[in-house]
Amino acid sequence: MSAKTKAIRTIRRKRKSYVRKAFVLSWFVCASMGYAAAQANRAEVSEFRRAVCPAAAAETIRVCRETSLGRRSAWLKKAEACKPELFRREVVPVRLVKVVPDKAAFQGWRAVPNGAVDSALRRMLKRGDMLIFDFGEHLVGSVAFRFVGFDKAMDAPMRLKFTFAEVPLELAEDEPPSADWRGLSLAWIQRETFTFDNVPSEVKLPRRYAFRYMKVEVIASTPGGKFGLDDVKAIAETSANEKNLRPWRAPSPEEAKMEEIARRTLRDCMQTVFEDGPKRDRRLWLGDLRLEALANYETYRNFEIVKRSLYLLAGTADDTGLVRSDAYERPAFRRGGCRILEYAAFFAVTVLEYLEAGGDRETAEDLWPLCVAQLDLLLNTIGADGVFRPVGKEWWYFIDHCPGLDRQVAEQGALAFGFRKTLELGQKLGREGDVAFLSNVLARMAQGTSRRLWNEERGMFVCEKDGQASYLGQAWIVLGGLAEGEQMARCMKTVLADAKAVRPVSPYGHHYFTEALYVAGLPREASAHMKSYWGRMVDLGADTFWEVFVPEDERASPYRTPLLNSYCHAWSCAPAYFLRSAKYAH
Ligand code: RAM
Repeated sequence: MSAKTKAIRTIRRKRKSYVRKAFVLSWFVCASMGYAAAQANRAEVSEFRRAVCPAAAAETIRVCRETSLGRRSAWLKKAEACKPELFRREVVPVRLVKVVPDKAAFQGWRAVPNGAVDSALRRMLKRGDMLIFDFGEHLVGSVAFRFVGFDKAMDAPMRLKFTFAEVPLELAEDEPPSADWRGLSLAWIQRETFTFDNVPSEVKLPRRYAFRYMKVEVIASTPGGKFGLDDVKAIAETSANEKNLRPWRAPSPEEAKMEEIARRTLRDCMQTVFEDGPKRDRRLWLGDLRLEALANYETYRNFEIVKRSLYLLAGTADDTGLVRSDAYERPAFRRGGCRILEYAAFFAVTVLEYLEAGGDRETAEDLWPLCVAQLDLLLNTIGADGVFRPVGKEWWYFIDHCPGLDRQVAEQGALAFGFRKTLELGQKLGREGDVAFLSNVLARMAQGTSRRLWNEERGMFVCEKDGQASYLGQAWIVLGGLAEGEQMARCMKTVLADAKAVRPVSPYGHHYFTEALYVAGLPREASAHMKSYWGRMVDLGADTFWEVFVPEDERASPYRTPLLNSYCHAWSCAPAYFLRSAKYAH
């Protein structure tokens, strides 16, 4: 090695080491600044607590938490007792398809007809063969078929690969090399390889899938034998009972279509609890539950599933009394690991709406102490001036999957929304005395909002740190009742016209934006917004509404690959609610 090369290498090495040191140092500075800010916020919070939550109220909260902790196992028993029945039906594929690239199609892939199903059945299959069955609609359930033999018996097993797809992209693209998928397992991608020994035989695949398409590839077989497929069918399941579907007359074919897709989305997520997505995560999430329950009251009116979902969350509350954001049913009831701040605030909201929709006062009374217990934790994020500021890493401030969203304004509104509804629930149950102090909390929050977050010049509510304005910031302030009079319509209209404002990326976020437009007295804008957002998915051929949809970037994914997105996600069923509900006259 020449001296010159050596010198260059030493310089490079040194440079690398400086960069590394600078990185570590800046990380340390940022982390300590974040820590210091969180500590400062915590100190402010205690001041707020002292001011708004008198000793008697603090004692009520403590008693409610103790009561709740003691009721958890009884609540889980109640969850088990109201497990809804699943309705099953057989569905056969309607055609064979192939997937072709097409720039005009959703995510660049289109499924086009490729022959009649019959042409694939009772046909001899060999290594390398590939078939894609199209069941004509999105389904959740299992798959069964029969292996048939021919004149030459098999002398070896066959190995088949199955791919289940909600959208054509899942049939066309390979799995990404495993890396960091934000903690998500690539096993959510519905692909299986099975080895089969017997021909003829009846087969039922062991797992449940969410799909419209099923691809079958023959990976290995033998020239020393013949086999084929017959009687391919899906056994679809849901706890939505079509016989209970509320009649509804659509004002137009466009709305009829949108409502049908929304209702199918809901139907396929209605299992033994409300699942968020039957492909992924296949479990109960509190934020999703609220929106599913609202659409359910207008459609299938299955009250058992709401009750079970509420009791499952209640029974798996953690030892601090927090209702976790998610919960599992299988293999046994279990709490999930997520602590989304605003989801905890939505527990009381969901109980209130359940009471209003079905009149089950006994359940609402039973769960009331847990609604009160949430306040203890939620109030710990509000400063002395009545403004929410992040207090540390123990919470997940979600609001939506938007990258770059400063969540301050939206959290402020979402918390106020939860407090307001808790107060309302207390009034309905004759327990307003337990939470009377919330009026004071809300008054302070309204004052804090107008002093610290309202920007008169811009006509919007903006975050303190960076002046960021977002769709969901305005929406949540309106829904939380923190905007005064004309401010409501003004901020909503302004944000709609602001190209730089951060937009929601999921139908969940768009649901709340649409709702806020209605609340702000802008029904025409609300209806137009819903039609342009969900309508775009309809135009792109959605069978069910997707977990995430950014019209300008169809491959957008919070998980770094659209293969992990769920394409039947219950928090997207808004049109079934907005179009049918008497609250939103059309
Ligand atoms: C995702 C899922 C789920 C949602 C959470 C916050 O994992 O989409 O539906 O509630 O995020």
